[in-house]
Amino acid sequence: MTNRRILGAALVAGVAFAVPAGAQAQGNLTVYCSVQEEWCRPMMAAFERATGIRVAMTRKSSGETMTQIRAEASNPRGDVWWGGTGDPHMQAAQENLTVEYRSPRLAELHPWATRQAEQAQFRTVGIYAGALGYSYNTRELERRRIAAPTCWADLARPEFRGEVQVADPNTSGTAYTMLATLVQVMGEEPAFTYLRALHRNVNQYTRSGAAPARAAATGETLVGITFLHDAVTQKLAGAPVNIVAPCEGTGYEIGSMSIIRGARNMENARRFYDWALSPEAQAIAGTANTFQLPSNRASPIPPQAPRFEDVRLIDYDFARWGSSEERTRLLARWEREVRAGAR
Ligand code: S7P
Repeated sequence: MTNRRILGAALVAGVAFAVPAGAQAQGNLTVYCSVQEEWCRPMMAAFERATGIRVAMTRKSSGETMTQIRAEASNPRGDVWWGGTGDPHMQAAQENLTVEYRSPRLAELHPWATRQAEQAQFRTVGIYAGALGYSYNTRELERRRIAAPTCWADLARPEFRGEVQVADPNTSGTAYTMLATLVQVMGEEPAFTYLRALHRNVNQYTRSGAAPARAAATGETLVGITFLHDAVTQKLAGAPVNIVAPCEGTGYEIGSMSIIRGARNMENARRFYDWALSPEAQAIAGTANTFQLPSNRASPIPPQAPRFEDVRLIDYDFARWGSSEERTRLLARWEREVRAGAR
């Protein structure tokens, strides 16, 4: 986790922000950011440049942020939660931890993004989307003489013992997306049978969802389960990886944004919200080498972004699997029957 005043950090680094000469500070904003740090930083810096509002940003994974917002409910410290998978944003909405806001930009968004908002009584909104899958290190696969995996089922094979990395679904939105995806693809009982078999092959449950893609890129793990776009970032950086959209079908995330109930800087929170839905703000993703599908219809889709048309995508039920009851129940079951199990 990092906690830094963007402006302060930039001054230490000797970077001059383009706040117009003579512009007055326009107040403050505290943003909880749940995408990769490499994307959080330029987003906050660009918003500061555009508005003169000073941003204090904390980066944490999606599940961790949800837990923090709940813990702070009686004395909220954050204003906006930007990014991270949609399920915990949906849960926060249901638990009354976030507030309704109907941005004038809603009409500019793809239907999947506005549907997310409607299902949460406008207490959250979709800002990007991306499909789940995995990547494997081609050099390591060849060295071990293992047949290339193409399905979820392949990752539970004995030859992948100790070779698979995925995040912990309690902290990571990515890993919770995997858990809910498998339940939807296979049915709950077969999914838990599969997860217990997969557990024997997992070398580490990481805190952050994108970490397994980096580990697969370096060969630290043979396989990393992540969103496909996190693996694309590694491949484009030259890593010897192949990216797999599993043959049985896969789920996806609607990366989301919410305003925290009790926000101390409500006006600035709304300004950030509107700005973050603009094509200009969404284009920052590509410059930060992160390749999700943006939610504003006028935002250019990075050519490297994995497209939904190329993936066997399930009709992920965000209302159900983002509900407080189901998310809490699935996580508890995973903890009891998978994490606590013998390897
Ligand atoms: O920025 C890349 C990304 O994969 O990170 C988010 C993810 O939720 C953050 O990590 P956790 O799994 O640790 O919560 C995704 O929303 C986003 O696409």
